[in-house]
This record gives sequence, C-alpha cells and structure tokens, in this order.
Amino acid sequence: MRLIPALILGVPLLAQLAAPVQDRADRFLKVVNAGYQSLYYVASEAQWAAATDVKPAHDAAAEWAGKAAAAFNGNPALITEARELLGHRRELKELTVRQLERVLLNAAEGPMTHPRLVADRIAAETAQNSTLNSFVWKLEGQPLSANQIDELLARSTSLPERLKVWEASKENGPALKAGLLKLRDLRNGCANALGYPDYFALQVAKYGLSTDEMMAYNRKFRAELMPLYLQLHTWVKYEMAKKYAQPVPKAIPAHWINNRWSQNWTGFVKAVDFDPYFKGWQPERIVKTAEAFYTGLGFEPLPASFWTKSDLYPVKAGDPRKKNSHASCWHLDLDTDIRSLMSVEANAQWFETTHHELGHGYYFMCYTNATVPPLLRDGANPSFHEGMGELIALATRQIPYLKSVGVLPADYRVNDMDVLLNDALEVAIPFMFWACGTMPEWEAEFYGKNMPADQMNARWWQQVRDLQGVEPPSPRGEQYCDAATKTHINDNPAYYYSYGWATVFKFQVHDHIARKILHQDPRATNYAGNKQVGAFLKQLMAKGATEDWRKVLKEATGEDLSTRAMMDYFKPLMAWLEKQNKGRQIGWN
Ligand code: X8Z
Ligand code: ZN
Repeated sequence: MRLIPALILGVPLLAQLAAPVQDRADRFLKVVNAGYQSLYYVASEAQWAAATDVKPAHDAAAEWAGKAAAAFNGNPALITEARELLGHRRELKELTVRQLERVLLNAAEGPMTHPRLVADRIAAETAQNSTLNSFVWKLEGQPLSANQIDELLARSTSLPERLKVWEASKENGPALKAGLLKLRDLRNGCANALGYPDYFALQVAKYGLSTDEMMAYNRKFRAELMPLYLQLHTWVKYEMAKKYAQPVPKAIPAHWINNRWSQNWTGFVKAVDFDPYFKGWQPERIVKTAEAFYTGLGFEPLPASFWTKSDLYPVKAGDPRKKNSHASCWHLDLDTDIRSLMSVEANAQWFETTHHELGHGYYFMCYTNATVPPLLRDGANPSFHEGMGELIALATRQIPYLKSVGVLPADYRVNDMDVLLNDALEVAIPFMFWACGTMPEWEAEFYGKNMPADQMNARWWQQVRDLQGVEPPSPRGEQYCDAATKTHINDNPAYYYSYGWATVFKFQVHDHIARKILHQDPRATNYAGNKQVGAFLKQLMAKGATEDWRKVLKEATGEDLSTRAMMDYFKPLMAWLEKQNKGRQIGWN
C-alpha cells in the first residue's frame, strides 16, 4: 500500500487538492474574521456603556470605537479583495462565498472609500442614539418613563387622560427629526458607495432580496390576512365605542389602543388579561422563569456573566442615570459575553419580552461553535433571530404552561375562543399590518424615494390609516415626527419587516413542533420540558448564517415561508367573528 506523502507530513489532503483561489480566500478570511470579532467587541462594549449610561464621555467613546471598527470593516483593501475573490465564486466553497458576501455587506455600513461620509455617519448615529436614549417624556410637567406610559395606556379608562398620555408619548419625535433626516442621507450615501440604490435596499440584501421582492412578500402576507384583520378591526371598534360611549368610528382613534403605535392590540379581552396575576412577582422571577423554559428544553443555563453584566431592571427612583428604554440582547464579543438591556417589571408584557430577548441570547449561544466563523454568527436571516424568542413567547402563553409556573392559579378557567381572540389581537394579526405594513412602507419610501422632509408626518399617518385602519386623535402636522417616536426608525433602520416575518415564522415553526414532533393541536400544546423540541431548535440555530434561510426553513418545516400555519391557527376565530360582526360596518373606507 502506498502512503500519500502529504498525509505523512500532516497536511490535510483536501487542502493539498484545493484550488489556489480557495487558499487565498481562506487566508484572507482568517484575518478578516479575527479583526472583525475583536473590533466588534471594542465597539459593542463602548455602545453598551453609551446605551446603559447616557453621558457625553460614553457617547465620545462609542463614536471612536465605531470609527475604529469601520476603519477595519470598511477598509478599501478588504472591499477589493472580497470582490476579486467573489469573481471566482464557482471555485469557492459555499461557506467561503457567504463569508465574502458578508464582508461586503459589513463594509457597506461604513465604506472607508469615503472616510468623511463614514465619520459623519458614525457621529450622527451616536448623537441620535444619545437623544433617543436620554429623552424624558413629561405629563403635566412631571417626568414619565416608557414603562409608565405603557402602564397608563394599559389601565386608563378615561379618554381625556388617554389622549394626554398618547400625546406625551409623541413628544420625542420633533427632537429626533433633524437627526433622522441627516442620517437618511448619510446611510444612503454609505449604501450607494457599495452599489446599493439606497439604505433600505442594503438591509433587504441581507435576505438575498431586492426591495421590490421584499415588499411583494409583505403585501402578499397582508392580502392573505386582510379578511381576518377586517373582522378583528370591526370587533374592536364596536367594543371600544360601546365602552367609551362614542359613535362607532371608521378608523380606530390611536389613543383607544393601549400600544403607543397600535402595533399590538392588548387588553381587549378581559378574561385573558394576565397582568393582575403578576402582582407580587419580583421582576427577577420573570427572567429566571424565562431562562428555565430554555433549560427545560435542554439548553445550557445562560453564562454566569449574563447575570453580572446585564442591565435588566428599571433605573431606581432618584438615580439620575439615563438608559435606553427599549429591550435588546447583545452578543458583545461574538463569543460568551451575552448581555440583555431591559427594564423588566412584573407584568405580562415584560414576561413576553423577556422570553423574546432570551431567544436572541440562546441563538447567540447555539451558533457560537467551531463550525460557524464569526462573520456568520448571525441568524439565518434577521427574522429567524427575532422569531426564535417570539416562538418561545408564543409557547409560554399556553394556559397549562402558565399554571405550571405559578402565573395562573390551578383553578383558572377561560373559554378557548377568548384565548384565540386574544392571541390574534396581541401577538399576530394587527401586528402584521404594522410590521409588514406601515413600518416598511414608510421606510422604503423614506430611504428609497427621497420622501420630502415636509411630508414625513403626512405620509406616516396616511400609511397608518390606509394599512392599519387607525387614525390620530387630532390632525398631526409636520411640527411632529411621529415615525421617529418608534425606536427602530432611529437605531435599527430598515429592519422592522423582520418582526413581521418573525411572526409568520413563529407560527410555522410552532405548527411543525405541535403537529410533527408532539402530535398535538397547535392551539393546545405544551412543549415545556420537551428535549426533542429543544434538540430541533438547537440544530436550527446552530447553523447561524452558514446556509441560505430558504433551505434552512424548508429542511426544518418542510415548507416555504407562508402564512398557512397562522391562518390555520386562527381558522375557528373567523367564523366566530363573522357572527359577532353581522350587520356591522366592516372596514374603514
Ligand atoms: O423591538 C423588539 C424587541 C427587541 S429586538 C423587544 N420587538 C418589536 C417592538 O418592540 O416593536 C419585539 C417585537 C416587536
Ligand atoms: Zn428582538
């Protein structure tokens, strides 16, 4: 028998046979992955400090660290080499091609072919975050936190009071408008430098889609769900008109809905309002309960540093520190330093949000493995990342589960239709018209069609009215900038459709788990503690972004992305609503 000399020398055979261009790409990506990961950590640490303790010194550090990261990720030498190598894509492994494509997507966030533009963008992003995170809302002269706004809107039954709170919640818009306009040009400029028509198109490219393709998906989802949305919209407006002794409106006044943007319609089904059951809970118990759901499925506990380094609870009364009020989860070093920024209080909304954030944390943990290079430590697409925690949050809404962890008493009873109606309103149908409607339609126009500065609010409310069937309590002129009151418009731009897609995804994966793994009805299933479900989710997440999302979804569920599962889930509700709404005026036009 003849020995292969290369093996004797300890050099892997495959490497010996590989085309030289693959060698060149491997060497290049080794350096890029290392630089990317270390600078990501530097920038994330600085941004974490700036988001959890807003002060000029932290803003300055975040700006500098952002520039350091861009100096590497957007370096012209990296761009040239990645492009040249991609010119040989047929000779390269798929994993290599995906990394090279990611190098270019990252470079487009700060292309150092245009250093002035990048410096201006980073400075403007930092300033906008600082304004966003340090803004203090006021009600009758008194400061009001985001949690307090949400609490008042959830509880107040007085329309004049609701109106005041709703109007107060829009106060940060004008403070953010100029910065947003400036950022539009700078973000578009960066995207243009790498050949993308605008910043929206650059973000959508992370799905391997064009803007038109993305918007076509969104419109299709909305068209499919529209009959159910019309029924829900009608049911809610008649209920609320009765409650507030008002004439039945065509579109629903925004301050009748608990959510500041009418994105989720909570609190309309009183039998399924779980807030009272969280009375007496410490916020810590919510986070621990959420972690226990994941460990019950067979996931590892969160790293010890999660508990020491995260910022999980509201700033204590009297403490002057200002921090970002919107929940997030961070993978600071693309390794084990995972932290969450929240302001958890004991209520149903934070119970849900905490499961969502830990979903990100567990996704980070799963794809942090030797087969996933740092450049691809990300979701199969952004909506998979959002969808994982959403899926778990959906699972933890199940009544048997809530009883098992002591949220609901053992003798709690509710009828199935109330639960289904509440699920539709709170976590599914109206949300789709916001997340795949108002938000992306407005942003696609803002970035892609150069929306005039003096029509930003008019266009916003036109979309809200046309797509969501909601209207402002009184006309909102251009002195306001109501779009900018939504966090993501400022600090996570051209991304929000990812949450809509996550909603589609969560019902598909939930349906698969219930029917194919557990052989249960998706509307009455409990997968707490099920290791088979955990293993299924783990292998899906462990791939990170190493494979095309369409393939990952098809392999996992046997389906392409579709509202089929969501529509199936709510099928019994449609007939019930049609009966309730008989003889009523449907729609808002
Ligand atoms: O922004 C979030 C998460 C952070 S990734 C809390 N969500 C969207 C929102 O609050 O508008 C979760 C679902 C929708
Ligand atoms: Zn999220």
